[in-house]
Amino acid sequence: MARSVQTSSNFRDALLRHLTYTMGKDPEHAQPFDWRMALSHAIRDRIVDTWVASTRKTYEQDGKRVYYLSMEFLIGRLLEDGIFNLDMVEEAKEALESFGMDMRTILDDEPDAALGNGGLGRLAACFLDSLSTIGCPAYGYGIRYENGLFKQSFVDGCQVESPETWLQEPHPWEFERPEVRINIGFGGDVHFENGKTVWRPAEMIQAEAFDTPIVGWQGRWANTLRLWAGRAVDPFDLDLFNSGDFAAASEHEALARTISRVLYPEDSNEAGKELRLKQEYFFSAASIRDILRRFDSQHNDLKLLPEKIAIQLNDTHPAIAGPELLRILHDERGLSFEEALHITHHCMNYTNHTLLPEALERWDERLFGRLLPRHLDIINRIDDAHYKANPHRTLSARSDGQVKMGELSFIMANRVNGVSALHTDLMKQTVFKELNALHPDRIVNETNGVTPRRWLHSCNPALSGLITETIGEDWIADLEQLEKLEPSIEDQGWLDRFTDVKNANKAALCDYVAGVHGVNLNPEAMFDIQIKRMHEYKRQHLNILETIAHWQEIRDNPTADWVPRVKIFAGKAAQGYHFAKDIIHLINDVAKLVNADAATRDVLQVIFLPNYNVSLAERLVPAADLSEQISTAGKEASGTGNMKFALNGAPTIGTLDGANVEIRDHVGKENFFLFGMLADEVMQRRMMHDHAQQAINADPRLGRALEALRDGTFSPEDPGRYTHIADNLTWSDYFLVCSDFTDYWRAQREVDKAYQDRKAWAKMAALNTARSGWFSSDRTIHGYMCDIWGAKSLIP
Ligand code: NBX
Ligand code: IMP
Repeated sequence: MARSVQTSSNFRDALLRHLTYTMGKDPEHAQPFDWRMALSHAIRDRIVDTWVASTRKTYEQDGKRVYYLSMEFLIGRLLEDGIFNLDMVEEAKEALESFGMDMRTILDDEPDAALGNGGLGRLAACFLDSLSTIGCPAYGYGIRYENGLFKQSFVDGCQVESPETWLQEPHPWEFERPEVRINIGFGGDVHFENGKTVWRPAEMIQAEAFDTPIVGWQGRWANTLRLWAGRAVDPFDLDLFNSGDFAAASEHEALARTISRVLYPEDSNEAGKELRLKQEYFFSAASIRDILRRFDSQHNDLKLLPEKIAIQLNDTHPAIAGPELLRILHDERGLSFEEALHITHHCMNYTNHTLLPEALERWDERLFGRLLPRHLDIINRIDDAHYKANPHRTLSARSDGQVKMGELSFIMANRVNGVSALHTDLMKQTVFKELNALHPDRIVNETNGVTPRRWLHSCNPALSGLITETIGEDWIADLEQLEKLEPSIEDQGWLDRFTDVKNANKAALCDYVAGVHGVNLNPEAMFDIQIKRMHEYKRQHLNILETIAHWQEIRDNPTADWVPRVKIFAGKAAQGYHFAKDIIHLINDVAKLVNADAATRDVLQVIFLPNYNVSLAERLVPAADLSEQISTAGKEASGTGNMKFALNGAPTIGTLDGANVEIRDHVGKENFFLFGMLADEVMQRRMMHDHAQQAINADPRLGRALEALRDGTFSPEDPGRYTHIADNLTWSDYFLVCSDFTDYWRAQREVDKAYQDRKAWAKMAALNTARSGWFSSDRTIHGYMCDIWGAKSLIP
């Protein structure tokens, strides 16, 4: 007790000190922003102590370092994360309260760092957390986007985008490193001089490092996230300035800064744009230089490289790091091409996150050659070497005038991995079929996971508290201990407390939605939630069609014993993805009509919450009763939202896709609402030319719901608004919404039935929590360390 009072008063002093000397404010006049900055600095000080100690230890031990190269890190907020990881919740709260400040208000003042689109970027953030918790010496490398993923709002139900501006106020978590500036070249030509190949770029942009410490659980270790920002090598043209052309004088600076200005908002479609390729090379090349510089500071034999570093390519976006490392080893450091290739190969690994053909990166070789002429030569030589070693096939990273980044990554990499068991199998059978036959040991599976610190302990403190009270707190860093909850689930008293927690979380969400959006949700209803990027393969339109059919059925028979539901959606659509945006519009239009319908509104509400991001997910996940994971089988590589919901006690209604398969195996098939075709049935069904019409003819409910789209029920002011959606589903329906509709309807009615027995439902929900321990990203990272990197923890 005495110790805690002591530290707590120390922390209060630290807070006041930062408010005074960092922010220059008097407590009486400080704004929430000032308190947030003061608190962030006070917490950051503690993190820095760990960070410095971890860096020292990394140098001393000189073990293998892991480098995670990713175009995206979808981190969200850092203050709450830091407070929880340092186990300082009570101290921070008390210190703030002693000044009359409410901690929640302060935490909610922080903008999200939205430097990612969705699953791929959030996975990278969970991995950083796990790497630090485990104590694996690791660095995240990415881009410091000035504008993260756009903000979404609705005007008359339509998505409107506006720029995200997280860096417009001071960001307390980063350290600028002006001493780490690296010039990155583009364009120009390649010469052969004195027996050496020399690339003379035509343009140079400088990469400047910004470091963010990433602290693990209980502050035992902290790694570095290093993000690169673009600057002009020569920011100011003095001649132009002196001649009076002030705008032109600073043009360099503006051009260089565009490289890290904005995150491309496409999460499943390749932009194919020159600026995108420049971004990829910019951060990959800067990272490779930095990695080699660090290696050189401790070693002088490049042959040791594979023993000392492991590079993970998060999808193909950083794939150019391979040819870049090879180029430096060969052109600049004088190794033979074969030796350089051998070393590069043993350092590089590649994670694939999607099989969707439109998401696979391919570059026009003229564009590629214009920007990176030497790399194009090197890719040709990599291809030749691969062909020489495997003469029976013609598998190439270059064909049809394109550079194919998937094939290039596969050929370069020592290990290639998929992100769920099903996805890894499908990789072997489809996109990498021939390459897998040549290199049967190269592909491995590492099923995704999520960090239990953010996705249970901090976002759901009430459930975390109940769990800790029941089984102790070791589960936070060893999530499979959740299975120790199972005996308690047999105890009705415990189960009631579990249900109380869920109800309190739902009530808190209701307060938030009422306060921010002015909509009153029924807290007694089942909260049925689908939150993720908008995409046809994720089938938000299957969900809303079933909702429409359900609404029609309730209207037919309003006095029946309906199970009340609130249907909650959230997710952004890429700006240019018109069909996805129309689905958002449709859901908003359905919500408008249904929520106003006196005959149904007590048992059915629909809401689309704007601007889905990590913080909103942290509010929604703990309040969910039902998790919608309804992608067309074979299309969702893994999913990680599915894991967050299961962990927080929301059973899934879902297809056998991605990690749903493994979730169902773990939680038990009786605790998972399965529906829909399997991946191979999907492929078969698609061969039938009239699959959609057959499904529509066989199910009058589906026909009637589609009719409501056609007759303007939801858009009387513009009756033709949704005809094209109905037409698409009737005549093409690539994602098989119609073919899966009837079985989805059946599964939803099973859900209704199950939810009516609240005791049985609570048990099912609690079993989802108790059996989801395997889906910790700690387990995933242990898998990478052991199967791919050969890296070790430095925490004793
Ligand atoms: O990666 C996602 C998959 O769709 C999920 O199933 C999976 O759980 C997650 C993590 O493995 N893929 C994804 O998010 N892709 C992208 O974000 C992406 C971003 C830019 C781009 C292509 C894909 N050009
Ligand atoms: P980097 O690894 O060179 O990027 O440096 C990261 C941090 O580690 C910087 O603060 C360096 O000053 C520090 N650092 C560099 N070399 C050593 C070392 O040999 N032991 C401990 N820290 C080091």
